[in-house]
Amino acid sequence: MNKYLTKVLKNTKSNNIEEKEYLQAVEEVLTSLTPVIDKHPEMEKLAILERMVEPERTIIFRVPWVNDRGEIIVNRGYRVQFSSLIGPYKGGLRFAENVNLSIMKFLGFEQIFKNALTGLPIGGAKGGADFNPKGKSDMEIMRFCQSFMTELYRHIGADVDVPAGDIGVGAREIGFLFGQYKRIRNTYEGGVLTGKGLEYGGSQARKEATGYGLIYFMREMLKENGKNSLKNKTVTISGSGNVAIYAAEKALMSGAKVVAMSDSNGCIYDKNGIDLDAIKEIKEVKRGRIKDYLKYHKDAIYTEHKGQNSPIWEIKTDIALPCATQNELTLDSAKILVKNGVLAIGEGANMPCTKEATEYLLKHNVLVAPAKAANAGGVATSAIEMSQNSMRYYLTFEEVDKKLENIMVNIFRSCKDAAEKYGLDNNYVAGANIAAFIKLSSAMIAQGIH
Ligand code: NDP
Ligand code: 2IT
Repeated sequence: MNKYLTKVLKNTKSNNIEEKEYLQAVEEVLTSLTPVIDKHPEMEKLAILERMVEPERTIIFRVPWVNDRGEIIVNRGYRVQFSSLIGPYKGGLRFAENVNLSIMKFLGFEQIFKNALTGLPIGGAKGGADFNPKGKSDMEIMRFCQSFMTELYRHIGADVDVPAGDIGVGAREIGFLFGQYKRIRNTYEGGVLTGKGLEYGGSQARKEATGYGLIYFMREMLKENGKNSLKNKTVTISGSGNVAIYAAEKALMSGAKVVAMSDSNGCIYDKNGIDLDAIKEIKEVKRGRIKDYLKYHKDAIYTEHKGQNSPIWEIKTDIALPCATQNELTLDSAKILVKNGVLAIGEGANMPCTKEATEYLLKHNVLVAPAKAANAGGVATSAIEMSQNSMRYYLTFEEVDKKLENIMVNIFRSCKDAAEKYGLDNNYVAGANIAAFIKLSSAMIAQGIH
């Protein structure tokens, strides 16, 4: 790595000692920028990297709420407004027990690059709370969301910062958040949140967008590398939430056979192919556990998670799509996947492969579709939702889906062109980082020191 990059990485490490996920995300990006910085030594004088790794603003706040037993619970809320270089801050909200500042910052940092790749005018942010929605009643979720928004509202706005969903935040939560924002502001500002219900300003195909977009990207990547399409390929998908379900749906529509899915407790393997209607009923309607799949298909196999390595990656597959959470695919799992002849990995989740796993996969000629590029379809469609709200107009499902597909093809082209330009062959991980960085650094230079 060149001297400037080494210096910035060292300082970022010493300034953020405890933030291991954040440092992992920064290290991955900086490591891949060597050929760009070598070519542009003027970036050091302009402190481009120092400015890029420091969030513009970090907000941390108290979220008190009352549970169904009348007890007062206090959670911690976050919004990291990382970069407004190319548009209003934009990124999801995550409600999960393990949320902390490091996870918020890693997600916010990734979001800047991802949003730049979409080609749309959106900056980067992330937020959320260490609130575990599992087992909570609808009324508890509503009271939590109302309390969360009672602080967040003063920091957001359709031209300021536009949150959306992420883990633990779906249409139900966005509805409660939007209702509270509207009451406080006394204004119908549709574009302040995305992922809204279709009845009140949401976009067609936003629910499907991240998963569908991932598959559009995979199809393009496979085609480019002479691996044909997804037709007749075996696919395993971790998670069974928003991203996983719609990745599975589009994979099936593309002629693939999805044989395994999971949740945080375990994974199911169905050699006949996963019954996606059953998964949707269990997860979207009943908010149940993936183990319940056995009630629908007795001959499926359920394996509990034990330790760090998910059993889902031990299943022989052509394509593996980690769509659950960060660092869910370890070096040990990567070794098993390679041994079993995996062709390609598509990161539906944010940073699902550990650094060692990614390096191992690339070294063994496995195609890797990096999260920043491959899961950008969700936020891209959020930007399409924002523009519909501004126009006070709705596009049809087919119109949005077509735009999404074009965006994903263009993102793939950007990653490919950047990788090739810098002599990195089909390393799309580096290609994504470089393509986004070039756009962001140009915007930074154009806007002066700030
Ligand atoms: P959901 O809450 O809808 O689903 C999350 C899924 O992942 C669930 O099946 C959940 O299982 C599983 N999961 C969560 N945490 C863990 C864990 N620690 N270990 C194992 N499994 C886990 O979230 P999304 O589908 O929206 O998000 C999934 C990933 O995709 C995240 O990384 C998110 O940042 C990323 N992403 C989401 C986008 C979106 O538009 N929603 C856009 C781009 C990326 P369980 O129910 O048991 O917790
Ligand atoms: O990680 C992500 O890109 C998201 N959770 C979606 C963000 C958005 O604003 O739609």
